[in-house]
Amino acid sequence: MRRSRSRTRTVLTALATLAAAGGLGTLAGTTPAHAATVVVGTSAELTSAIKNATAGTTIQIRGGTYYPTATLQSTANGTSASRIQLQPYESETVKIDGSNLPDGDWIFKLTADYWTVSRITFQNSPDSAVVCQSCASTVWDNIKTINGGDSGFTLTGDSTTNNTVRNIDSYGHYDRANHGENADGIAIKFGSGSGNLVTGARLYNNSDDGLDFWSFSSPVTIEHTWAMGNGKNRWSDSAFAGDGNGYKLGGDGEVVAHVVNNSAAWDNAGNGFTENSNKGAIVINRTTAYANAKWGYYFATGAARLGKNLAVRGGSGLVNKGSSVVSSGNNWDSGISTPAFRSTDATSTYNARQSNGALPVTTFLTTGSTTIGATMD
Ligand SMILES: [Ca+2]
Ligand SMILES: [Ca+2]
Repeated sequence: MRRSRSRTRTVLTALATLAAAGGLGTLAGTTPAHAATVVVGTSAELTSAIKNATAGTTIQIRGGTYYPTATLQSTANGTSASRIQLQPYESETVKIDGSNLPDGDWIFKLTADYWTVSRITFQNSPDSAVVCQSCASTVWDNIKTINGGDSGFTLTGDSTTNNTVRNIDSYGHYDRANHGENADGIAIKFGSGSGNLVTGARLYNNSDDGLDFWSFSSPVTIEHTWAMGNGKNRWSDSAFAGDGNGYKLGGDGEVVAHVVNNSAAWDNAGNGFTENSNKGAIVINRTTAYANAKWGYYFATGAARLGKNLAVRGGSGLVNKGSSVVSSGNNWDSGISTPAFRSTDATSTYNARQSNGALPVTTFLTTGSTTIGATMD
């Protein structure tokens, strides 16, 4: 076990004030049975705290880099009133590094409901970094998944409902064994369940797609998200097989009306936005596709609703839309002009996030238009 912090801490357990608060205890059924805050400072303590968490547990991790030797995991549910929380101690910086995991292992796996995971970096996983299987009502707030051996963040399985992924950075993922065919920034694949939201994501430089909804049969909503630089062979792989779509919105025969609002895709090796054979009424509004190697928008076979989108410099073209697509107010529609970008220098899009976790301020691909394209915030 390696750690940047030298001192060892024992697990500190304290009953949360909520449990002791006068009055609450008199309300039958509302007192959390195990409300507690656990502060951890070693990988062993972290592993144990996650394994033993119950509704109402808050796990606070001291600053440093942790190298677990087995997947951190839990099947314990929180409740709406007593969530299970995993977060750094105060404002400290916490990285969980998969370098000491066996080949094929994930860093963190939940099969659980009502967890909130905040401000933690999951890096160098041998396989997927974070996987939430059949999770409900989880919140992922300002986490980072970086440089793993498969997709960075995954929601999968049936009964995947009402999960929120807010302000994630997911980049640098590459599945070497498959020559980059599978590693996406966010994968919401092989499952079902309503109410799932991705907002404020940056998904970039992954070997396969920025975001992939392969074989997920319920609508997912995406907003305020950027996908860029995916699908490029950054690993000198002579048999490289990454696809490089910014937003891959279907696959495997599912017909599902995903929703994408106010998001952007640029400099991807594939299409900016694609139905990927999903014939559902996918809704895409106020998005921008810029300088993707294939189509800005590829919706050749389905019934997408494309409104007020802005496409510039698609390698194959701006839009490929079939006869069932409803297209209105986009810059490829007749009578709609193409506003000028204030900037095409993407440097600032990689800056640190704002203090509230939002995407960095940029003029890149902004136009000032109130009627077309992403606002880039
Ligand atoms: Ca692929
Ligand atoms: Ca993919």
